[in-house]
Amino acid sequence: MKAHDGIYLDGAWHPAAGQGVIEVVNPADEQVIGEVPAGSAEDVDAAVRAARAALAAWAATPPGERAARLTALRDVLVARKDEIAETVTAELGSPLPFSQAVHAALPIAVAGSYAELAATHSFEEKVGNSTVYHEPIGVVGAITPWNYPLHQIVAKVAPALAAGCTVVLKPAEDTPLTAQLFAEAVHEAGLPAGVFNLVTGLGPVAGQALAEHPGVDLVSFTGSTAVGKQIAATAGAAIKKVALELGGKSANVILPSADLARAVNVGVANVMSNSGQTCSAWTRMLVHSSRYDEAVELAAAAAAKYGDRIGPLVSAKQQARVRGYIEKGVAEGARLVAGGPASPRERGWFVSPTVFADVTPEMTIAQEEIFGPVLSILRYEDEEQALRIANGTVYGLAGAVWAGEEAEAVAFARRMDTGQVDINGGRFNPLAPFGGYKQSGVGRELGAHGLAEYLQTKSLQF
Ligand code: TXE
Repeated sequence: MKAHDGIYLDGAWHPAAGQGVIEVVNPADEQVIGEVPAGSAEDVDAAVRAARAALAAWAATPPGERAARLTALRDVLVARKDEIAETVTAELGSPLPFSQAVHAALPIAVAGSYAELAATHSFEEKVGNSTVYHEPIGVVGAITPWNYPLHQIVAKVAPALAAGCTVVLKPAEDTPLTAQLFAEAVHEAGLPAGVFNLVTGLGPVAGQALAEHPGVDLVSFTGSTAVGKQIAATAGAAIKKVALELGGKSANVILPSADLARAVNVGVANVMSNSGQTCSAWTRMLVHSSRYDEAVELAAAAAAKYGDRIGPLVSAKQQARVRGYIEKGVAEGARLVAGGPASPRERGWFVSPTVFADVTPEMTIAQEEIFGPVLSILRYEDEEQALRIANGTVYGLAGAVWAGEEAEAVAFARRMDTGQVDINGGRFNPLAPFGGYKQSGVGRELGAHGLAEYLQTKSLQF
């Protein structure tokens, strides 16, 4: 795989000050496919300076022109979509058709939506005798995870650029090649030098240096709750703004009136998608006791059908973590009805699609984010109990409700402590705000709400 041996700053690739390298490994066969620099605090500092130097001119660029650059960026992503899909498959391990349909297509849709929003958003409004200006926050430090390598980058960089901010990106160490490809696309799209900068590196080194840098005005982070808390504490002490998209333990609530087979099958597909490495995955299925056994049977059959079709997990670390949770589920008394902790293959970090029945709300597998292809099915006796279970974790990122009548599902969804709910299946909408209640995060991504994260308001009184 093609890899740059430098960091991208001020519009060009430069040798990194940091001496180390990060090896990139294909999770499907454990082969090393490339290496990238492990950037240091010095590299981060150089990138932040470049972003700062470019800020005034980019912030003053008319939104229509920023929109034109974002359209150009989207067009480059479209032209290189096959290369994007192949790169994600090589470093994340996802099957190529999934990489094409999701890992390449989703960020293209999001980049396109921000090209449009940059052109149409009101960056100025009249409120009584005042004019309110929505101005860019400044230099953005973006720290992204590996689970949707390009989507996570575009969901931060596109709105930041649309808002008139400049960016330093520190992508996940597991998937830096996709980030380098994105930097090439930015370059090809003709964005001014310094508007976007990329420092590959380790979280506790480059990531932490970026989060702590006094020249960064907003840290936008997606990743684990543990690191999110650390970033929030550091930023809080410096009164620096943060946007955090953290973990989830979303509930898929199947009400008695629902089309059970459809709800279960779509629910299982949702959990297994991307090998379960999705923060919004519906990892807890809640089923009324009258239909519980039927649902368990359907879910076990649906999971068994996946067999070889799901990709590996991203790393040996994640595989060990997920297998540890499966073992814990068994130890705490849940009933394994599909999959299990054994590795299905000799090479590659695979975990079998796994389904647990007889899961109770206090079990570890019903409370903590597993981040693998593991579904827990819980039983409820009435709607109030279903609601208590659905709301009974520290998270609140997403969820689903199924019912015979849409209105019944909507009424239930309105009582859920969570940021996004799919009604009878739902359909992805790149303009809908995405983000967490409770410990799932702070702020929203996507659409106009995502843009607003990168803006601050100034009012002039007349
Ligand atoms: O996350 P980390 P990991 C959850 C999921 C997963 C777990 C661990 O449950 O099993 O987190 O994954 C950077 N200062 N999610 O270990 O470490 C790191 O380099 C600054 C949910 O991969 O949080 C990477 O770029 N940055 C999730 C990014 O943080 C630091 C997606 C995420 O890595 C840092 C991924 C530090 N001290 C994992 N330490 C979601 N919400 O979608 C690490 N990083």
